[in-house]
Amino acid sequence: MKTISTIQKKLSMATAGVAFIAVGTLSAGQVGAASTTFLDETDFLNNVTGLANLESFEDLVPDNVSSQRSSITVDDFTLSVPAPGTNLSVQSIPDFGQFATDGNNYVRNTEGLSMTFSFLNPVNFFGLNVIDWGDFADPATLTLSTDLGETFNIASTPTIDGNLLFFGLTSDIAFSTLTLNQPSTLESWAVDEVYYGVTASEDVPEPASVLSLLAFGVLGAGSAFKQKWLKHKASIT
Ligand SMILES: [Ca+2]
Ligand SMILES: [Ca+2]
Ligand SMILES: [Ca+2]
Ligand SMILES: [Ca+2]
Repeated sequence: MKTISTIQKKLSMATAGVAFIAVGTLSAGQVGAASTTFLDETDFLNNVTGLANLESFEDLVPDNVSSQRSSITVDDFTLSVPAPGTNLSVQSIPDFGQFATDGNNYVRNTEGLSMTFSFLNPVNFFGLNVIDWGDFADPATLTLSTDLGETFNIASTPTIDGNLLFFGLTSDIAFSTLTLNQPSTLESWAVDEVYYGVTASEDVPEPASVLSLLAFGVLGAGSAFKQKWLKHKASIT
């Protein structure tokens, strides 16, 4: 079964490679993932075909004091700010227009330029709630960059105190690192409810059909051998 599915994967990768070359001839030099972005959580969750994991930071012990940590490690990713910053903190009390969108806990980034999500294993969909970004006075844009070299604009100032926005991304190529960037060292903002996962492949056959393929193959090979052997036996007697 493992071999069959590996072959299937290689075949589908080869097919994808052919498709990619065909696209490449249409627009030379355009190398990139096919990505779709979402500004609505329900839309995003309805469009991801794999199992969406949810990280809501509920297992962490709240600091409830700003700027306590340089990184926060949860089940499948680490959230960090550039060294030597300790701009992150786990909060459980709504404050400064920031609040949890799921459960009690959320992560605050105080006076932090960026925050990076580093996944243990690559994912190809990612979404999260960003809370209270952009209510500081200066003109600014919040962006999300991936290690595939893509950057997406999420929001621009001015926004209002306590604003909530969702941003989701699906991609045909998996990514491992995502960075939320914004230019203001004075901005205090928060994240919660991080969704991520791997899109279910439509090319991988159901276990039942793999088994029947295998059984058919073995039976087929067996009867061919038997016929050959009978012919051979007939020729020597
Ligand atoms: Ca939460
Ligand atoms: Ca929600
Ligand atoms: Ca605020
Ligand atoms: Ca803010």
